Amino acid sequence: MSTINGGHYPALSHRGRAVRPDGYAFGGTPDGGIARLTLSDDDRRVRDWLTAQCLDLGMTMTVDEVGNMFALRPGRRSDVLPLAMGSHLDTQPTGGRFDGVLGVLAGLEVLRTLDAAGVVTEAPLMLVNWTNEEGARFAPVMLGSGVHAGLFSRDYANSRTDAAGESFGDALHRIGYQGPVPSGHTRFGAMFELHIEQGPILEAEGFRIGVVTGVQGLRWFEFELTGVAAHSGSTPMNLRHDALRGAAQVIEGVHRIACENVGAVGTVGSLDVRPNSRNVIPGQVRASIDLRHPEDRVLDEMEREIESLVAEVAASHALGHKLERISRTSPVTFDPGCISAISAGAAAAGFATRDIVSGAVHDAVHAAAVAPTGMIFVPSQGGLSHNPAEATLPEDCAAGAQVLLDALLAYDLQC
Ligand code: HGY
Ligand code: MN
Ligand code: MN
Repeated sequence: MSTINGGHYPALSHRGRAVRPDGYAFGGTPDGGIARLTLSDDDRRVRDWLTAQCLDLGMTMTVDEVGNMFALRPGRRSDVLPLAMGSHLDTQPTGGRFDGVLGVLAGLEVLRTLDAAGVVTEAPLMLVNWTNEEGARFAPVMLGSGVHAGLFSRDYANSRTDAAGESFGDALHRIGYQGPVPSGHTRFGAMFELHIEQGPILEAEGFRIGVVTGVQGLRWFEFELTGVAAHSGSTPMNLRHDALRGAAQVIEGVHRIACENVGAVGTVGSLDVRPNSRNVIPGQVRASIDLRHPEDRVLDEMEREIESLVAEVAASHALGHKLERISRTSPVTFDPGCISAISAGAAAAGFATRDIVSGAVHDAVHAAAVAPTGMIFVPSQGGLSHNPAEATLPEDCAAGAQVLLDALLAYDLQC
């Protein structure tokens, strides 16, 4: 059985120039994190780097119409669909060096290891980089894999705009990754995604490997409250229509609704105050709402409570209001065949495992709609993620890559 780089965390190199394993050269920040927003110049550079790595391995690279990248390694058989590994290379604006990156780089290390060992699998192998998993620059989250799975149209994706007003389509074209292949045309027979847990469970319980049985449901909303921008010094308190005061009550209400529904989480993560001037009463606020829970019926109930909350707050402050749901993914249960291949892979590599449901969403959610899919988790130190201090031990990264390799080989035997 091939081992990942002698069991040590793979120090990836590109034609002799060592590149830090996290692609740190592309958007690395002084605090040790990464700021590599989707479709930025740093995203283009890391995509170019990944393409060079894959071509160096004799693979072919296909890019689809929303920039999803699919590198292909031939297998003995050409009559079966490829077995895929993958994740995402875009990050949060103040992201960490492991979220998404680990899954792509570990896949690359698996391919290098097989290449070095001269192992040819029955099925072809595929390495995937999904566009805009984070949804940080262009909402919604998991946009590229969502187009691939038919959840969103290409035109919807291209129409999404960032805070500066640039469209997804223009940014994709500008970095040169608006590929010729229609989304969804590049198919795979199974997908395995290695990812950091982004939560505290594996570390707290002392497990190096998590077998992800599923992912909780997610709903994203945008709400807008419109009052009257007015002078902060000369407008009496009883004559104000302060949009930010209303938003403050919605923010507190989202927290309360999440706490009242056991197992739920709720967050207002972005807030746009206009005109955002010290001596003007805020006339308008736009903000996000992120709700998650393992059951759709609870999310339905929470969505009703959010609708009432926004309407009641607006009425009490005499504000205009809008509430729009911009994304909805139902809870997902992963494929039993992939789960057992991952468990077999972990056993082959000698790691105890713990079943776990993912709190974060992943491109595997959309991959699961089109092919048998499974995920492998490794611990996040302190359970921290979406933060420059995000960290996973090198030996845990190597363990995850080893299980990814062994799971793939176990699944390949079934071909
Ligand atoms: O939002 C999420 O769960 C993912 O990290 N983008
Ligand atoms: Mn991720
Ligand atoms: Mn993330």
